[in-house]
Amino acid sequence: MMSDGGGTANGGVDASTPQHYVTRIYIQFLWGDLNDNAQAGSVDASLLLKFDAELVDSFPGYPVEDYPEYYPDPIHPWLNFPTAADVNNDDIAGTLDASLIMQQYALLIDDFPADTDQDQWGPDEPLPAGKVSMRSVARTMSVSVDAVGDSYYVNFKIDNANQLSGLRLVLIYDPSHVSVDELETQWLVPNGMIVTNNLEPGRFIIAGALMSPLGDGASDLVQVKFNRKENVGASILISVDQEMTQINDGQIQLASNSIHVIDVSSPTEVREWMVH
Ligand SMILES: [Ca+2]
Ligand SMILES: [Ca+2]
Ligand SMILES: [Ca+2]
Repeated sequence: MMSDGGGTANGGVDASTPQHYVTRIYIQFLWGDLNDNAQAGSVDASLLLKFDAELVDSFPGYPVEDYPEYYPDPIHPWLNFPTAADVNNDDIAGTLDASLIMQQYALLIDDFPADTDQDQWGPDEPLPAGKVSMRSVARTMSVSVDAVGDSYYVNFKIDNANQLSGLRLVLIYDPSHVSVDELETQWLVPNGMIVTNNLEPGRFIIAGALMSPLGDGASDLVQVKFNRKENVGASILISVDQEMTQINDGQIQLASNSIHVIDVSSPTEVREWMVH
């Protein structure tokens, strides 16, 4: 097990010299193994999605008490993560990494992009220039809402799903107005995995990862059904948290970080954002 090497690496240093730093000797880690069971697999992919959906704030193989430097922000611990989680080396522990771990587990790929010497172990040298960043084509994601009786169907669509393999969608709603009923992801379930978080009243997080990326063409992404509560008037607000909502861990970005309000009094209205 990895250990703190503090003090053991100072051979040759005069013992009287003050040491104003804490050192940890980083031994090798297995890329993508977040529960410390010596393999990267579906449990690790599931942990990543739970981490991305803010259901867990650390990984069993890297507990906070042993690795405080990985989680320096207790308010937003999911902004930081052990290097082993970032198997595509884009500085995010997210849905793309979960997708890659599932792909390797299913023997669709041999190695992770971050594992540049292809020995399954890290740390590795940074990827050569030009290998990490692949610019996404311009495309548009839209969200619409349809009212049917006392139910509201919020639909996420994208006009070009090419290379889409991970997403996190975050909806904000007034829990005194509506409740989340069900989620439909016909394209996602057979080909990947999904984690939802409705623990905090008024916020619904969906994190999903695909085994293989989607192809060219328009695609429905997710439909969330809300039910209106009894004795609630017309002023019902459901909105998208654009700062938290990401496609491919932000490689396909929403244009701004403002929160768009879905006005259910005019259900035909469609909100569109340019993404790039
Ligand atoms: Ca594991
Ligand atoms: Ca990553
Ligand atoms: Ca390696």
